[in-house]
Amino acid sequence: MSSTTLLAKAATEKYETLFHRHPANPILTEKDWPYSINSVFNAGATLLPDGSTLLLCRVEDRRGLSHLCVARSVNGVDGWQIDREPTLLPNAARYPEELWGIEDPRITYVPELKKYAIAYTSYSRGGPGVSLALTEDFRSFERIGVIMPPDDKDAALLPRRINGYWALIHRPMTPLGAHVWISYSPDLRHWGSHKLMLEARRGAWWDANKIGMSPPPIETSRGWLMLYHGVRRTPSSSIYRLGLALFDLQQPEKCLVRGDSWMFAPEAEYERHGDVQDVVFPCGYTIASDGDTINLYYGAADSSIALAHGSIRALLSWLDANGHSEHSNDRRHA
Ligand code: BMA
Repeated sequence: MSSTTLLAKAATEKYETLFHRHPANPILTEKDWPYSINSVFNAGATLLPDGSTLLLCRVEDRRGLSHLCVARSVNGVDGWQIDREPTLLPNAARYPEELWGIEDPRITYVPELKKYAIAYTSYSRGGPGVSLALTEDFRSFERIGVIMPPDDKDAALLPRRINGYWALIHRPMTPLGAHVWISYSPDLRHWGSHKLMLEARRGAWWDANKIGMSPPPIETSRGWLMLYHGVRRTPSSSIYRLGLALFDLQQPEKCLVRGDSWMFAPEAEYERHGDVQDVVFPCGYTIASDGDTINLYYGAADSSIALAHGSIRALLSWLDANGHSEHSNDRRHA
């Protein structure tokens, strides 16, 4: 779409609502926890074989350090059964990279391994890095250790090999900006073939300078659909908002289309105010049995967990109407 058409469109139409907040929000807060915590937010999510929902929540204690704790629910909204104790604690004695806690897990079910892969941030003395663990039951965990050294985070494994190699999306920080990269591995331990996947824009854009993948990408017939966060720095704080991009199924580093505007942003009181104001930060979703409805679980203001519903079909048509190819003239002139 040309810039002129876009401007004309923006002038005549109201922004479409793609994600609808659940009226029970926030669905999980520190008050729900069976032990003393400061806050709970940024949860990975998956459906279990019995159809129930599992959230792997980031829980922060009053030292400021995070660990992970499982909450299970039959309907994914309420009646959460929360582990009585932390499910996965940092273990700095064996894994020094976990010295200052473990954060922001993204869960991918990997049919070939019949295991869930959890990519999480391990906060080491050298900064945040990406660690990987495997589990079959969310009770015992096989830690693979650091797979991307600091400063790197916002990672998820793709559910299957691409051309014979495992693929990991992640967000290294560089002096030139924080962009989304993809790397490949024959064995989940040794990573290479690093490729830039999505670049932060520059200047006044909502997603200038710092972006990161939010939940693991959603596999659709048209490509990998990625919800990503853009961080807008303002004189008083930062605003975490969400945008959309679609990537080639066989060559995921190839961006097919990227939305121009953000499509979900902090608006509700529990998103605007909390330990960190103006943050919506999803790390997981489940897909309903209709194959289209997305239940998006997101951290709100680094203080609670909230839920919003969207539709894969609606996201794709929004991208058609509000996005452009990364290689089009629009992009080069942006
Ligand atoms: C990011 C991550 C998230 C956090 C967000 C807002 O850099 O560390 O865990 O929710 O900042 O504080």
